Amino acid sequence: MSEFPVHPVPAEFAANAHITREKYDAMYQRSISEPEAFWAEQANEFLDWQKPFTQVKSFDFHKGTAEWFADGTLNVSVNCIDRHLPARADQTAIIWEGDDPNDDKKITYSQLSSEVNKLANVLKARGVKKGDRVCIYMPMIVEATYAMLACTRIGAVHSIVFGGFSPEALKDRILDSDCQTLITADEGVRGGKSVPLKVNADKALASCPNVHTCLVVERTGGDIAWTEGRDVWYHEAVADVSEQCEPEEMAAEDPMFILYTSGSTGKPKGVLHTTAGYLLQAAMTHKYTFDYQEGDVYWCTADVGWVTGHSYIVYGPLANGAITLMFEGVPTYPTASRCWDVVDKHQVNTFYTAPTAIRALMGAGDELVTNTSRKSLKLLGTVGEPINPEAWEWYYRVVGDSRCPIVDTWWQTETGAHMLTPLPGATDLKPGSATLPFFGVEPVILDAEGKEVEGACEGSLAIKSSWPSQIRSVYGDHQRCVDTYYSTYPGYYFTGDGARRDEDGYYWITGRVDDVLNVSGHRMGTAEVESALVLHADIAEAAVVGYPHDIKGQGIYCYVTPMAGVEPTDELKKALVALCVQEIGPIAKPDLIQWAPGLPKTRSGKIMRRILRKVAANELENLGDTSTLADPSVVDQLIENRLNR
Ligand code: 6R9
Repeated sequence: MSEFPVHPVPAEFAANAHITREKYDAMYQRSISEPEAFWAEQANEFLDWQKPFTQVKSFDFHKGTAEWFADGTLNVSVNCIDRHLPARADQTAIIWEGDDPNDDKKITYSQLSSEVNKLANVLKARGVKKGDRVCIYMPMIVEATYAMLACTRIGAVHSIVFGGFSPEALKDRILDSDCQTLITADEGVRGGKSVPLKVNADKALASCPNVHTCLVVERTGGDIAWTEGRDVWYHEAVADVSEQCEPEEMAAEDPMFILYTSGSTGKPKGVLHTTAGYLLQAAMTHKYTFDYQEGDVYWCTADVGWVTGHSYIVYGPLANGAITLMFEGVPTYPTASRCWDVVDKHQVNTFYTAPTAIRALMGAGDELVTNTSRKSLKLLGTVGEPINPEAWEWYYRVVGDSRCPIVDTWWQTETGAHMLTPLPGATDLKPGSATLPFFGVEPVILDAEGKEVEGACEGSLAIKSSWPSQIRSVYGDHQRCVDTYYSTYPGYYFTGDGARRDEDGYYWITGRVDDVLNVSGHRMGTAEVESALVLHADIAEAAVVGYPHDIKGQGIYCYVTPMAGVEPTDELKKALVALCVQEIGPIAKPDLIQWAPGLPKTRSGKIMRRILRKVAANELENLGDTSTLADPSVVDQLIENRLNR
């Protein structure tokens, strides 16, 4: 670490920051020693309640249950819109930047209010009630935000499916949570190309008989098919409905949204979040992690299809009455200076993105950055995967002109909001470290026996007690929630990540310790890719591992065993790639496929992925113990085939 020095908090930053070092220490201390009082204060400061709560928290990590502010009531859309109207009706809520650099618009809080209320009325008129699930499959357009907030207004539970997912993946998610309404667009636009959302939706809906309504936003005017009765144009539906819709009074623990995410086994799980705790921690972290100040223009480049888009494009910023920038396009279109052009155009103060984007832009050369001003920037952030210190230093020096602190935020779909993160006015930065816990978060490092280790150490990262925005369940399968998160280390929430803690108490995430890949910051279960590969009639077996990839962080490496007598050809490889894209989506495209006449298995038939990972990473000297393999000669064959792949 010595080659990457510590970056102390800039004095000018600390002078105006919400949270200084002293304040962090005192508040963190109190959040742990008097959690009830601490969280009660925060919940009253950050949220407007319809009926105040008297209970703060209760949880049982053996049963995987948690409740926060359980007897209070509130409405998310009121907190994100209505309460801001007296002071901010004409203030911009959303700056939308289109894929085309000439395309942008600003939506004020008052416009947001009328659009959300109208859509809420449309949903109601189509029979959507409190507790019903609504699937959102949208490009990055403002209507996606309206759709989310309209659901919260009437108490419907949204389930957003990333627009890059395939019809097959969309269908699985719609069916799993029995969504009966879908909101989509005719087409999306990304990097100058159109994305056939309605075509995909039609394919998915062919197997979803319960979907009675498909609301379609006209984004491009492209040619699409139409199912009378089910399909409804968004612009026609909202044309003559009231701009007022009474908000549904929600209990703090009423479900708010479901978001599917990959685990080490089986199909993706529907992570369930509830109302008050989620909104509180999203708002609080947005304010403190990004040191959000009145009037700041804040830009998170995520897609609303991921949790980062939920918490840090929509709910956190809007709960705080902030100005949030929503970007339809990609960082490299029309050129790799797009992000910095947008920063200058909209005078962005905070820029929050993924390490994979930083590495890709770093590869495009410094000039594309240094040709732009970026004077408006005050703070930079990263999320989604570990950032290598080299990329961190480049981001700091070239993008931030060595002026802007970088917040490396560690969290998960399941945690709902930041868990380990610097607070820029309080925390000295170490490149590559997510630094210290947020208020109320109690991380621990466990050894192989599940015992807490003190001081500087490395092991599995777990969380010792409940936090407000934590996962409440896996939709429709609470046992799966318990099995996945609470059974590995009884009494703890297990993150699936490994971490190191240094002598200053700083955390360094070392990556997943389970069979989950992180490809360009997107989570994917190796099992999902394997299931797609073996759907091919010529394939007997497949094993998928991650391997180090310069830009994506991890690439997808597939070992595939063809059926006896099948010729392993390049055509077959192409068909397998296409199959993964079809079943999951372009993000699941294999980077490398290697033919494997046999896979390394233990005598009980378990694939030894450790060996497959080493071969993929070309760490051949150190394969570890292979004596428990049923047939150790398989390994030599794998190494030989690696050279010919
Ligand atoms: C927010 C989000 C969660 C997994 C997580 C970890 C990795 C996220 C990170 C990070 C190192 C960071 N991860 N942030 N690793 N440093 N700052 O990404 O949610 O899609 O559920 O992924 O991503 O492995 O367990 P999600």
